[in-house]
Amino acid sequence: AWKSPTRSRSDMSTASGTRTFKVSVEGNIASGKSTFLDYFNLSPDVEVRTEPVEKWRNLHGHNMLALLYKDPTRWALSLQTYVQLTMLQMHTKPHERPITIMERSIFSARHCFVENLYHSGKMPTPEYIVLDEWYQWLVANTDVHVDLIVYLRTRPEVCLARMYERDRKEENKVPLAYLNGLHELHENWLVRQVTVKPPAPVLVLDANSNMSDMEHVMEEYREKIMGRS
Ligand code: DCP
Repeated sequence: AWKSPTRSRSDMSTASGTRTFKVSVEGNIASGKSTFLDYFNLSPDVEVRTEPVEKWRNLHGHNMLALLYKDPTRWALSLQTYVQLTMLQMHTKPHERPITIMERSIFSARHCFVENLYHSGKMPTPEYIVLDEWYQWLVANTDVHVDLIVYLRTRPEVCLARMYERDRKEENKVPLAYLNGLHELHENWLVRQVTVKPPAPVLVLDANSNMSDMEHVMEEYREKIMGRS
């Protein structure tokens, strides 16, 4: 389903005068973003920018992601402040190829992850406001635009199974309730569109199937995702 276009193709010029098409791939934890990005990474026209999770796991020797899951109330603000910085860096890095596909965005960090931490009582209101003030300023004063959002829509139970299967040590105690909360926020934002308006048209893909089925889906939508149809 295509939703609410906000930006025309003619807006896509960059400082260097060339055009680029920027896509963000959104979805719950372990929804299959990496597989999706691996597929497009094979195309010579596409630059893939993966989520800077390795930076979050090693900030001058500190594992911020592990701290978040160990004691969210204490560390949510620190991690999400750093996530916001690394997302900003990912958005604003000069593009190298005509199409840039990014894993998540500054938008989902704010509207899904920060929102989830706040609404589940893990982030006090003053901290939430500080992050939001930063977010609002960055969106208004820097170029973080995207031209298309691809939403990998996955049932939280499927994500939970994939998360346990991949066995990332920081995530071994993440409960289904946390994934449910993130799922509802993605749905409200990208499908129901009842919270904030998405910053670009949204392509919703069913990502519950196994990887070979996903390959067919990606093949089918390939041209659309690369901004060519
Ligand atoms: N995370 C967070 N806050 C954000 C973004 C991410 O706390 N604003 C956390 C959630 C995960 C970890 O960072 O524990 C990495 O995110 P994903 O699991 O979504 O990234 P993957 O690369 O593992 O995704 P996928 O399995 O879809 O490929």
